[in-house]
Amino acid sequence: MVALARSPRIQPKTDESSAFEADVLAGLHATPKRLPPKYFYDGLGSQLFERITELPEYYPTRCEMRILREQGADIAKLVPKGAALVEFGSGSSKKARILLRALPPLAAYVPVDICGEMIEQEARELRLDFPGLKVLPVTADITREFVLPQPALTAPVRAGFFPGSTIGNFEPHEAAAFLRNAARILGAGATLIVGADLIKPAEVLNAAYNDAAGVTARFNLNLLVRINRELRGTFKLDTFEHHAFYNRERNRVEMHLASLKRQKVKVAGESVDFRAGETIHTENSYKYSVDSLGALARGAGWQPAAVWTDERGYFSIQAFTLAK
Ligand code: AVJ
Repeated sequence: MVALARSPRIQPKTDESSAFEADVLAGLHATPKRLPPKYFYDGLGSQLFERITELPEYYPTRCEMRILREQGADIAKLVPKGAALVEFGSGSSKKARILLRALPPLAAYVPVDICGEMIEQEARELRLDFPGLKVLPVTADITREFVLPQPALTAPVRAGFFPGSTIGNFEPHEAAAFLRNAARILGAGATLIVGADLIKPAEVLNAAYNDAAGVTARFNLNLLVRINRELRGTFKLDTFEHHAFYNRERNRVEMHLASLKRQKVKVAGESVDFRAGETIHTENSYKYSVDSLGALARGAGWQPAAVWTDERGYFSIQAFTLAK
């Protein structure tokens, strides 16, 4: 063990890196091939995503920020004074900042994210900008169970915040499981505020995921860069192409990486064959109607309480409550 750990070629595996390896190998050996979208967000991937949110074609972030700014006071009415606010997949907490400005004094703000470094850094900045607010970051995978810090547990009530349409990256059954898990974590009397992208004309959706500047293509291909770096992958980037399209039957935008030729690629010592044109399905971004998300939430124990949308009806912020 000691000799192995000291060998420069053999990296000791953390839980996180071995989960990445296991998920990537399982996905590349599956038919059709797929990779979980949560692995887009390494350092460069997170930066590329930030750039996506500023693209002219990518409307969701601007729409959601605008709804938060314009309706923040109204949304805040659903969160009582002394509540703890738990954000699922908080990233840069940019949207929480808008909400926090509208909210009454809270017991704590608990940003939960898989990227520990990012939320610890953001927590330090938030403490400077919101003196008096207890910022208690939790590093966790929001699809798994996690424990809230004590001040959030002892607060009289908890509110969840899940912006960014991240719920759209789950399969509908996973979204339902997430909503049930959130209900369990937040408990009786809780409120959940969810940002969800709405069903809209295919042209608008296709443009949003095929930007002219090619940033979304780089974001998608970065997954292969990450596999090459972290799992000794041999993907040649110029032999794969970004594909994104709206699948009307299933109300989702699909992203794929298509192999331009027949080829063999190695990952973590294992060999993976590609046919010419074969794709790796890297993301689904489900689009909901107010009613379809409402039905999903009801099935998970939540009561629809309020909805806010932009004037074009592109994006929604939906609030749900749990009985006391
Ligand atoms: C992380 C859900 C906001 O599905 O729109 C952006 C990620 N993928 N462009 C989405 C993404 C391609 C995104 N969300």
